[in-house]
Amino acid sequence: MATAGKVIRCRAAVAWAPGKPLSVEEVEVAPPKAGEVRIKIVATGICHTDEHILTGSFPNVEFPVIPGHEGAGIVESIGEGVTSVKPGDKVIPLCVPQCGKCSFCLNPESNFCQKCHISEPQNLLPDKTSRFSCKGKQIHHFMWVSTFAEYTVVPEYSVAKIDAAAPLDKVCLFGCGFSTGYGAAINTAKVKPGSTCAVFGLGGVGLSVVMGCKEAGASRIIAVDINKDKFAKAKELGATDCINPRDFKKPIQEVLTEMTGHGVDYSFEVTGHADTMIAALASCNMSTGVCVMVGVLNSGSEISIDPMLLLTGRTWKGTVLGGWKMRECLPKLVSSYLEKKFNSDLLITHTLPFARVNEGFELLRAGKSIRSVLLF
Ligand code: PAD
Ligand code: ZN
Ligand code: ZN
Repeated sequence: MATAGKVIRCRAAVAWAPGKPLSVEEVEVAPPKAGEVRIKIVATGICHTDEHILTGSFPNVEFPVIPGHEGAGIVESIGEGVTSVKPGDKVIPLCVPQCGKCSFCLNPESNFCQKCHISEPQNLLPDKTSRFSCKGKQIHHFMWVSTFAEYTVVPEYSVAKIDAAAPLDKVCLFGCGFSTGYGAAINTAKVKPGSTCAVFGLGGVGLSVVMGCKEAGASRIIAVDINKDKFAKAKELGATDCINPRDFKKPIQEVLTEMTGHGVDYSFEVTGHADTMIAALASCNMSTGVCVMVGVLNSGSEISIDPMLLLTGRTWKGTVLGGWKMRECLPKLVSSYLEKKFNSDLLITHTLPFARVNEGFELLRAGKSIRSVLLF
């Protein structure tokens, strides 16, 4: 490409300080160094985790920063030594890398690469420098992806090459929301056919959990949300019952236990609130129930539980990106999408030009969108 080796000036949404709206700016994006890939981002979704960044409640983030982690694009140029992708390839940048070398990458049961942001900050690229600047200031990367930029630079092991036929404005959701929810049911909980499930929170991630439970053959999927406007979509995607905790006087865990006899087989927390985390745990069967924590609690917050909840046999676990080893699994997930095994397009309620990024966040906060996709 004509731009290879040159600094590219393009648009990006910069979060200058916590609690401020994003500012669409012209930024400079330096060429990729050895082992890095520069990607032209075509589409990016807005995930609730980006909201945590804007409010400064996600661990290890440094400002100013270019957020965004649910994107898809085309390789513009590659640094020295890069072999797995070439200019023109369609790719999804990965907010959980797969370095292939650490003990978790080598363990078939883990997808939590030790180069993940939660163990090692990813505000700068691995050589501890940034490829972004704006108005003479260095801008930080976010989780090595920063998809709220028209061009971004990521390490080679944070990129998955996908089928050239994939529509980027749709499969961008695979960078986080869809893969997380769908995988939480299939990989993390390993939902069994004929089982009962409860999903707390019906945003883009929670509805993807509903899809995963359905795909796994669950016979009852109880969708729980305080916003009843989410129920129609939940039913369309496979929920058998929809309940609003605000419609009941008793705690929702008691309602779910009564509905199912002894509690559900699998419960999923996908709101990021302390009280629903405890409710989700208490909603699953006290002996064999599995509760999966997907939601991100504000950084620094804590919850306390009665250990009796676990003593009787419940399993309480978390998931990052739905347990997928992203570099090897994402291309297969995209192929399944192309084969119409599931329809993640139903999660996209709004498509907006990139300049309207703040409006996309307003829609999310107001509970009016599931996923807004921004197009460059
Ligand atoms: P979203 O804001 O689109 O959806 C959250 C939903 O929860 C909304 O429908 C709310 O109405 C609902 N809700 C809020 N409070 C309650 C309550 N008390 N009871 C029931 N429902 C409630 O968010 P999202 O789907 O983009 O993300 C959901 C969470 O998952 C969020 O915390 C995000 O940070 C986290 C996440 N985790 C991972 C991971 O890898 N673990 C990946 C992506 C997102
Ligand atoms: Zn996300
Ligand atoms: Zn690794």
